[in-house]
Amino acid sequence: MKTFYVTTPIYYPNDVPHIGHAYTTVLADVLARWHKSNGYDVFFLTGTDEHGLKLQRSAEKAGKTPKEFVDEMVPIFKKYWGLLDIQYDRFIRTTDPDHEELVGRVFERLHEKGYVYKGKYSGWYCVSCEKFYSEGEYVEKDGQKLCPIHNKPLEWVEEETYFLKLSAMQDEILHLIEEGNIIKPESYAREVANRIKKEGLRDLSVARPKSRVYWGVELPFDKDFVAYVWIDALLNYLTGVGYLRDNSRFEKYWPSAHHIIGKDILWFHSAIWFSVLRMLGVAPPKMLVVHAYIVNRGLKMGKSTGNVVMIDDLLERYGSSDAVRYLLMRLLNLEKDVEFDQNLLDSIYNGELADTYGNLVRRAGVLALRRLNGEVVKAGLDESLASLATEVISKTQQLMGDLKIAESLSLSFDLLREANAYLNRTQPWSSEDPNKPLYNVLEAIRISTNLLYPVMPKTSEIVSRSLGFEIIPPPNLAYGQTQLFKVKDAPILFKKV
Ligand code: ME8
Repeated sequence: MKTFYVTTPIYYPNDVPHIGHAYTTVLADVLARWHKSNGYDVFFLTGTDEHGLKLQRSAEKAGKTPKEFVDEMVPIFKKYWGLLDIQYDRFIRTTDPDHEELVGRVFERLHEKGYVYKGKYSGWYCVSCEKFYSEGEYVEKDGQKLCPIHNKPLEWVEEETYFLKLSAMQDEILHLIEEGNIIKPESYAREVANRIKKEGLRDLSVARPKSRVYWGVELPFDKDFVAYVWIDALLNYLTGVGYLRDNSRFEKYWPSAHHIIGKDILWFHSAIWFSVLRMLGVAPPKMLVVHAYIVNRGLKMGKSTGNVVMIDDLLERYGSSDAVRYLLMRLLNLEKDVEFDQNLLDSIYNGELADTYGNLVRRAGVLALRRLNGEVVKAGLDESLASLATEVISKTQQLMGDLKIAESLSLSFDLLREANAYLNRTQPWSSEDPNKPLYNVLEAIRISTNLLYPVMPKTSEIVSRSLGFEIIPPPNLAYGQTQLFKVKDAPILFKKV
């Protein structure tokens, strides 16, 4: 059986997730569901990144131990993913015992292989990013050095550390990034390659002295240090599929690994992560899918910028997880930042979900019940709907395979709009023989509903139950294959805002 291993970043549980986190997580869930319905054996991993100075400080501020603090935050993440119908297979926490053990073992290996060496480090650190910034990267303002992302003062750090010999990997990793066809869209691969060419791949400080950061995984070869939170975090992708623990599981899933991330963490997930994997003798992931930001008033949506839209806000406004999932995927753009615009979302919601999809389902249901007692049998196919549907099915397969989710959604809606126009033309409410037009409208609804399933699973279930058809795998989907619709109900799917 073909496998599909998909991951989201593991988020920092220092705060509750917002719609930026939902953007990535819904995308991963849609890909997981799509592959599942296409017959893949899917493993979907998400979770939380719980160690490091940022968490340590958030906990201190809240008057809690880091463990108490993260233990309280994790259920909140799970609650939101539940509310958005995210069907993950494991929620990994970097404090999980199997993960902490793996981090220790990996550091041991890297140390034994000579990739980790002791040294002294000094530099400007951003606690919110959990990373050092070098000259040229930070912003200088009023004599202060600020993080270019968080706009907060950087902290001067001077301490003993362990370095990871990334410099030894430079040529191989550059080649991999340029030729490996791993990073999608390709513009991001070029960005990383250019940075490596410009700056080189420098050795990375991968440990913090316990005297400063106590909240982390102890290095097995030096108990005075903890692992740098980013290396700890990246390794979750290996823990999740049983690396060094369950070889057959690891070999089954790892070759199909798809990491879904925002562009903020591209460097870590490419230059650094590919290097670590290479040092361990593990193949790179199959694909790194990078998306751009949701911005609000021109700035990346984020807690520290103070411009976040909460998941609750959207759930309340649009009334269902499916509507929120749809809107996020409808906006999805891997290459360009998208501005959060409530008016635009309202008009997409009203125009597409309520007026086009919801209204068609409602009208078709009512007509089938009133005019045909809910039994619509196979009758002559409308040629133009049939050919459009056939095209929509095959193009959707192709687009989903190319990660063009927003484009594929618009195809299903082309079919729904055509079916609406056809319904208005054929007027089954007054025609002598309402069966043929209703059959074709229901068939078009069925095809679209099937194709929309990964994005709107609950709606698909409601529609399929109400109109009396089954959700089937997309490869088996064909216009005209229904013999009988047993319509039971004419649901109102989306109430206008
Ligand atoms: O970086 N637009 O965690 P994090 C789009 N723990 N996506 C957004 C977004 C926005 N405005 N805001 C957040 C970390 N995201 C590390 C990851 S992985 C080994 C460790 C999404 O909580 C996007 O996926 O800061 C981004 O990459 C991620 O949240 C950052 O989450």
